[in-house]
Amino acid sequence: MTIQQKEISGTNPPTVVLKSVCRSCHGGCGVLMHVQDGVLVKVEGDPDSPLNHGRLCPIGTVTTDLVYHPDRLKYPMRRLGERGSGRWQRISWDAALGEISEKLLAIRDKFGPEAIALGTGTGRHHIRWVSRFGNALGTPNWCEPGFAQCFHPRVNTTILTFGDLPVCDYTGDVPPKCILFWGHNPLNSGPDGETRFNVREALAHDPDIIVIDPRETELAKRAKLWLRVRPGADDALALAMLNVIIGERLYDEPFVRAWTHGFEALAERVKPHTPEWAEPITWVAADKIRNAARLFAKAKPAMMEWGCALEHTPKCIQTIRAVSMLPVLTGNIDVPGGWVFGMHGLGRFPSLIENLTPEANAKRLGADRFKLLGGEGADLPAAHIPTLLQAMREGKPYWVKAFLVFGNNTLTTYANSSAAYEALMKLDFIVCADLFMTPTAELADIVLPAASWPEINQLAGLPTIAANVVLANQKAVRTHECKSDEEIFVELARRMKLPVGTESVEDVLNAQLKGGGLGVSFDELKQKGWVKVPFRYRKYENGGFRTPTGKIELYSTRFEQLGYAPLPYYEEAPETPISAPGVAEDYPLVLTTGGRIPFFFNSEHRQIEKLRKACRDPIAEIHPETAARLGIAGGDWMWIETRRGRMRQQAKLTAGIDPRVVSAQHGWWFPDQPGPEYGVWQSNVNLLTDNQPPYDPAMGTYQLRALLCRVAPAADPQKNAGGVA
Ligand SMILES: Nc1nc2c(c(=O)[nH]1)N[C@H]1C(S)=C(S)[C@@H](COP(=O)(O)OP(=O)(O)OC[C@H]3O[C@@H](n4cnc5c(=O)[nH]c(N)nc54)[C@H](O)[C@@H]3O)O[C@H]1N2
Ligand SMILES: Nc1nc2c(c(=O)[nH]1)N[C@H]1C(S)=C(S)[C@@H](COP(=O)(O)OP(=O)(O)OC[C@H]3O[C@@H](n4cnc5c(=O)[nH]c(N)nc54)[C@H](O)[C@@H]3O)O[C@H]1N2
Ligand code: SF4
Ligand SMILES: [Mo]
Repeated sequence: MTIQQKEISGTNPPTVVLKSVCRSCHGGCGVLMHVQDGVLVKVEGDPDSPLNHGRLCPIGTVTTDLVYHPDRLKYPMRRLGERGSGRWQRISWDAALGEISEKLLAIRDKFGPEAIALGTGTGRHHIRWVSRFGNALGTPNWCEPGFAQCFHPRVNTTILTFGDLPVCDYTGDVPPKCILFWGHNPLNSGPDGETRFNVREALAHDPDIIVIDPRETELAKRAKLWLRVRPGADDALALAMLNVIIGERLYDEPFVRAWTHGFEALAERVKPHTPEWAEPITWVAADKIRNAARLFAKAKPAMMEWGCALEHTPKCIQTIRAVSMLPVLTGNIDVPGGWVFGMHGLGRFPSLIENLTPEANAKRLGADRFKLLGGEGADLPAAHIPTLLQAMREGKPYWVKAFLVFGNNTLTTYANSSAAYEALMKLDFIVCADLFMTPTAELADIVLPAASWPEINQLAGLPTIAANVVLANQKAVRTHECKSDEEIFVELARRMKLPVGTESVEDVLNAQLKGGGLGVSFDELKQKGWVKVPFRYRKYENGGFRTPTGKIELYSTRFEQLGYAPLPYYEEAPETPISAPGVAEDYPLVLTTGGRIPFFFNSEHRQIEKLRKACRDPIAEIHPETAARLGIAGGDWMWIETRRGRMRQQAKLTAGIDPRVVSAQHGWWFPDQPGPEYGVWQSNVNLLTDNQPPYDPAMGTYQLRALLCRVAPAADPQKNAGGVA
């Protein structure tokens, strides 16, 4: 039965149930929102949704706590006093928009539109609206900490070499016989738009599981093979697995012959990369590498779930290239239960990129060097964050004077938080739109109260990019004076009298739906909740792959043309025991960061007591032997220190991690501690990460994982705030 927008009779006041889609993570769980008298009283999973079949994760479950949290930003505010004074004055929307418009126009006149940068966060409902507003304003400088570091390296690489982004086939009729989880823990994180529930359903069919992860996750415990890789050594591991598949002729010969380009060159490239070669680099036994390659190659169909762990070192693109070839060589492309291309049910978003002149485009910071991030190799070109911070700090290659942050807590999620802070402090003008006051918003001149997902109208196409299911995110309620980010952009564009970007939000949504050819308007989609696009497999048989050779390019002609290596290769990350043995003498442990937990989304949700109950304090995993040697017991606070800085988290002892590795959580600040800092310098893992070169040559990726660190006992920060160990 489909519950549509309807009234439940007998409740007083009457309850209206609206279909929508949860947007608290990249996933798109279908939801039913119960509204009584203008109040969102309950949000439950939609039993009909193909993405979650009625279930919600811990974050989705507390949606009403989020919407009605007393700490929500309620109205626009102007800062009083110095940047970071922590003193704020309520102002009207009219005053806020007027002031922002005036300041931006003045900066644009004096320094050029490129002096205004825009920032946002990962995969939010309004992400494309941020670049759209930038394009309308004439600035190419918008950025997102996930662009060079997360998902888009996979998107841009596969678009160039496969013609499209492959995703796992969960909504078809054939379950996979094998799933390879590589640097990805989707039971906690939810893959990019396929939900964790789809993964669980596939696991219920008992496929062979291979996990490549430095930590013993729930999946690793269930796996037939768990390869406890050294953080950052994934490229060596992938090359060795390719060596086995090619050397033992385990590949799908007809598919490889008919549909790939450059097989001979790849075979030649991987020849020296035997499992024995890889063993000392990866810390995985040669036999285990061989067995993993054999298992993956022989099971049909097989799929690969890959994650951002592959994208958190400066050798990200070539690692992705190597890893992406496993499902190709084994013939698991666009087949039921394999790695499939999407139906793209959501039309092209009107990005207004045509409003940017070629000269303006050429000014995008970092685009000249990192063409897969900001230039012609990018699907959605974005600015390079370290280059942008340099422009804010030093005016090189030109000054960036204003930063409009729509949904990012810069001080917690950019690498090297101290460098990010220093750059923000140099700016003339900062605007921050967020759901809550954050340590970053405290640095703004004006803060704007953004509406949360149950308060907005928007479209979602899931999985992300593939858009096999198109869903309406519909507005159920509105709190205080909040506005959606989309509405703010439209109002600002009108206020600033920009030539484009002034249509209403609904007009844009309808135009996008029209482009997708589903034959529904936004109002109709709200009634239905979602539409599943009829699926076809082996789409390449009709016209080939959308690459220059019409084949999947193992040897990439596009990479070659752009000046990047056409074949994957091994390269050590800049700060590892192998590449920097001198540093390792002082910092002997390998640090990885950011492994997701189900209770928080990046730096969010620390205000929500039901979630904090499940994870009160920041936790870092360490091996019991290492901890004992350092005099650290389970639950103790410990300093974790790199060449950039130190911070403290609580020790969780686990034998499931290599004694040479430490894994720390990311995103920590403490809304319960006093502002304006809210403890952001206490347990913030990005005090340890690096935003300095080298960067990935094609994507500009910096270093969030596979760093060298040392660990020492620390005092409880609550008992000894700001003190030393
Ligand atoms: N609940 C929740 N969901 C989220 C998020 C969240 O914060 N909370 N964040 C969202 C975002 S922005 C993203 S990008 C995705 C990320 O989701 P995932 O891609 O699943 O990323 P992580 O959980 O950070 O890391 C995945 C696994 O990689 C392992 N790992 C660490 N270093 C390495 C390494 O060098 N090599 C290999 N092979 N493995 C390594 C970690 O131990 C971890 O188990 O999740 C999204 N969903
Ligand atoms: N060390 C380390 N650093 C990492 C990672 C890691 O694994 N390790 N992961 C990286 C990755 S993969 C990513 S994608 C980034 C994520 O970085 P971001 O996605 O930028 O995440 P946050 O910094 O948490 O910023 C999100 C902010 O948006 C606000 N917000 C939520 N919804 C809305 C909305 O609808 N409108 C507005 N205006 N605001 C909203 C939240 O309250 C929060 O303050 O972090 C990266 N940083
Ligand atoms: S998995 Fe994501 S979309 Fe689903 S309920 Fe949780 S936060 Fe919402
Ligand atoms: Mo991400």
